[in-house]
Amino acid sequence: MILREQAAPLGNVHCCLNTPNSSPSLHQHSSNFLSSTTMNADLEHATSTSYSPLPDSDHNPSSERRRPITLLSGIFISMLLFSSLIALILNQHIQPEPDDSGNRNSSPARPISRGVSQGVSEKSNIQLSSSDLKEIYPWTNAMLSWQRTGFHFQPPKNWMNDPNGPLYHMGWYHLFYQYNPDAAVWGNITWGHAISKDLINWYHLPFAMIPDQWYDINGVWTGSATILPDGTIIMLYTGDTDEEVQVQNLAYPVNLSDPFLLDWIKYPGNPVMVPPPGIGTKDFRDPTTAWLGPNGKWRVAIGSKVNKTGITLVYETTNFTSYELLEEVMHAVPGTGMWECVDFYPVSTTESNGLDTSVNGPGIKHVLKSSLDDDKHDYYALGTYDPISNKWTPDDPDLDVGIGLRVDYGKYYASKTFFDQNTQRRLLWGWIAETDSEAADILKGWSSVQTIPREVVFDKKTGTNILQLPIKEVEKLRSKSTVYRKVILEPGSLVPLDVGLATQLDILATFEVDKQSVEASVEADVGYNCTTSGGSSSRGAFGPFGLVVLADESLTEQTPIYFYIAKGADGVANTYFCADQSKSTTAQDVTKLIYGSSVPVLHGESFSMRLLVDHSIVESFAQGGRTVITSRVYPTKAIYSAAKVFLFNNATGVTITANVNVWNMDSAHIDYFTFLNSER
Ligand code: DQQ
Repeated sequence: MILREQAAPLGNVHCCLNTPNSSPSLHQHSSNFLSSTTMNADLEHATSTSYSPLPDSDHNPSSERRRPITLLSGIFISMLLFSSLIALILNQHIQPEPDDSGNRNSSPARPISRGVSQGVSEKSNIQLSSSDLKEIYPWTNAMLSWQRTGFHFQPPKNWMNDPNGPLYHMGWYHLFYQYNPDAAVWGNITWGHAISKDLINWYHLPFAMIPDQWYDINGVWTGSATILPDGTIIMLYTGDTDEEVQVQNLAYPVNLSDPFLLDWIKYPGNPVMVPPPGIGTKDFRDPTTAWLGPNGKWRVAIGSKVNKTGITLVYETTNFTSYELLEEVMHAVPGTGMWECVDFYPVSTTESNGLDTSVNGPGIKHVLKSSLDDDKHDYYALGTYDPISNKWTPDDPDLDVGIGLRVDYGKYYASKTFFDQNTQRRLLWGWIAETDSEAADILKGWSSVQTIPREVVFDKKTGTNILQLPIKEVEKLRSKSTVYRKVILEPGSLVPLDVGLATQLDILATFEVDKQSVEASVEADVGYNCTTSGGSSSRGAFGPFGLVVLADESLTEQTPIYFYIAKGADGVANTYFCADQSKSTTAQDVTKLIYGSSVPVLHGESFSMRLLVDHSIVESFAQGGRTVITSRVYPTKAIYSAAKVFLFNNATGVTITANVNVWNMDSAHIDYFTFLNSER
């Protein structure tokens, strides 16, 4: 059946200037500050902030009747009772659910694998070992409630993973996402749906698709949207069949003139693609947005593998209902394993606008991105796409997909771009999973966040990477601004930044380093690696220096985001951008890795970083988005008004001058769409 027959036709900056004259005794703490000692738990800070109890909180205020008392003492006693109630709720330790035998004191669960046996990448945090989980941290309601973000997209409750089929239609941005309607763990995957005018404030809509057909009964998995020149919207997605075979299915909106795209039809002839000979039934998923080939046929790439080689199969179609597999793969990289969520798009090397997926020609490179099932990271490479041979060739074979650059060096996976025809931008979404325990996710009732959408452009200065920056719309949430100019950071110094409530922030910081002292130094620092070189407390001549966020006053808990300049034996200095989670929480049942990678800092550039801090998530962008790191952090003390920000320089051999703008961020409006009928 031809789709055409079914789809409807459519044709003041202020304050806090910390000058070099600022008192060093006030601002310079011990150079060992990054291994500071203790601080008492001060959750009383939490009482000053708003807080909503968790959905399943079993705490109920007493409804007992009391004897009549005088009005004044009545008011006094009620206030006393009310404040004790608040204190009780805030400090309420969460009890484990009783096990089958009714025993609440159950021993900590071993990490449970989810997804792998069904044929997708691991969906639970199995990086936590049984010994990490030996002691389950006594999380309180206040701590868990604080972790929910203020301006990142998340559904009201339950599990979410990959972003799916983002698109712009009739004045609205649409985001679909992998969602479990029943629990805070992966399973029963359904397409959640939300819409927005600005990609920041969202309305939740009814599910777009649920697993209700034999060809997707085990999950409506990841897919992408293609908008045809006549406005028709094509949605291709992976279905996990009743026999757990991965197939590709077609869906489309019932009514294209509905701006909300509320109703979706699954094509009755589904599936439209099944695993071809030689491809495993569980190795065939996540169709890309289609692009138009020179022969007038649409092409769709699908990730797969042959033995340990990750590959992109390409199918051609004219009607999106019948497909022909091209004989040769578009690209393959040995040793990279199964490729999930392949993304393929052009970037302009001369202009700063984004490009529609079918655009090709002079002044264009193509990005090929794959999410590696084996290591759960998103890798990309820049290259050239020859539409005649349907081959993509990396610019640098040493930086091929899966062995070179990563989209994000933190907790980040299954990303997907779309071309926003409204603003001519290429926008990127990514899934940020949790790094705490599944038991804690179940207690808080939700799991995972989506990144703030990022604009992607080619880095014309380096010519070797993309740049990713949070979309400018996020700046609408900026409220109070605090500016610090020319803060001198002597070796070993730590400077508190008094920015008020420091749990929702947008921070822009630049650091000037005396380049001459770096050049003059003969000290070599070979083999630096963010993850294995000791993190923010390991001191070198020229680093680390940067910002510490989500820290409590005494730095018992802290998340430093920093640069480290390492001079090789050849005298060449390389800069690294890292995020150290190792002291981000005193809780043990959390993965606390140190993330990061090298970042090009070109002649004449200062070292610059932009951070979006939003409760348990920090998105960090170095050098205008050349290297990006997303962190999940779960402090127990550095929460609510106890969360602080510091500048630091832990280098031994160089003084740094910092300039910082900090904005407190309002929360986004993310709500159910209640006026559906009036707007339709
Ligand atoms: N998530 C989906 C799959 C995809 C994986 C299932 C990546 O389609 O390969 O939820 O996270």
